[in-house]
Amino acid sequence: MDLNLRHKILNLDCPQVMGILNVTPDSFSDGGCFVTPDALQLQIEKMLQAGVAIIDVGGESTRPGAQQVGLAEELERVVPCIELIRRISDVPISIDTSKPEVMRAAIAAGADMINDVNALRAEGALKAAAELGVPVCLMHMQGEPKTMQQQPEYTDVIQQVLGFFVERIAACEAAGLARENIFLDPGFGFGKTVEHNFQMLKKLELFHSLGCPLLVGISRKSMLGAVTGKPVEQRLAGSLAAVVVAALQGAQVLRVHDVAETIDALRVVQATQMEER
Ligand code: 9MG
Repeated sequence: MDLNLRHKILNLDCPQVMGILNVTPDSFSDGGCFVTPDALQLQIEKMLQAGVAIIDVGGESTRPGAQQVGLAEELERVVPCIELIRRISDVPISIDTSKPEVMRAAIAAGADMINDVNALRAEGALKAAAELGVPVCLMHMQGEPKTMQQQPEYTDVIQQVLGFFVERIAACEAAGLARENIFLDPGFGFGKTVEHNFQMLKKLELFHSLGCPLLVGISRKSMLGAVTGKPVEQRLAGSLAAVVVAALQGAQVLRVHDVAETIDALRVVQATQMEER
């Protein structure tokens, strides 16, 4: 399966790594790390050297309790960053936003796809995505970032997330988005308890039933801290284990902070899956 991005074709038959680039002062794990131009460029070059397949640029933190960012500020954070990446590389860029104006400005600046934790539910977002004609990632979230971890409740988390995807895919198709341009993401940590998150990870392959590629963001998340007892800066081993569990169930794109280490882990997964072995 190939994904046609504006600057490259991505082969989804083997798992691909999406590197996280938060140009925010308050993201949960790397907030404030890449706000100076030098630090930003260094991080971009590090990801490129490691062989990142997509860089996901975000200007508004989505961690639980995060404050919302105004449109002007989000644009000021992400547009120069996308322009900087485009000056030095043709690597595919994804824009992590829920705002239609940011989607349009980011794609005009050189981004190739939209990653929306709100699954294009904001006013004007579906229309913008359809007009831009780029691939989109629809993520499931119960509630909103400010309050989503207060009391997440499901009778069956997998069936309810699947039901949400069915509704959002139908809305996308009705707005004119092509189904082959839709990624699904169950949204680890977005309005879910540790138990819900591990139920989804254990049965991740069920999310393939809708025929769309899966994007998984699990890197350094608190569900890993809950089982390892480690703080966010010591969750690399837990993150790699989780990525391997996801890749073994066919997840096509893994959204991570630690690009080089994740690529190594995925190479080991792929080597065990080669047909001649
Ligand atoms: C922006 N962002 C933060 N966590 C994420 C996740 O798990 N998936 C996606 N698609 N985006 C995320």
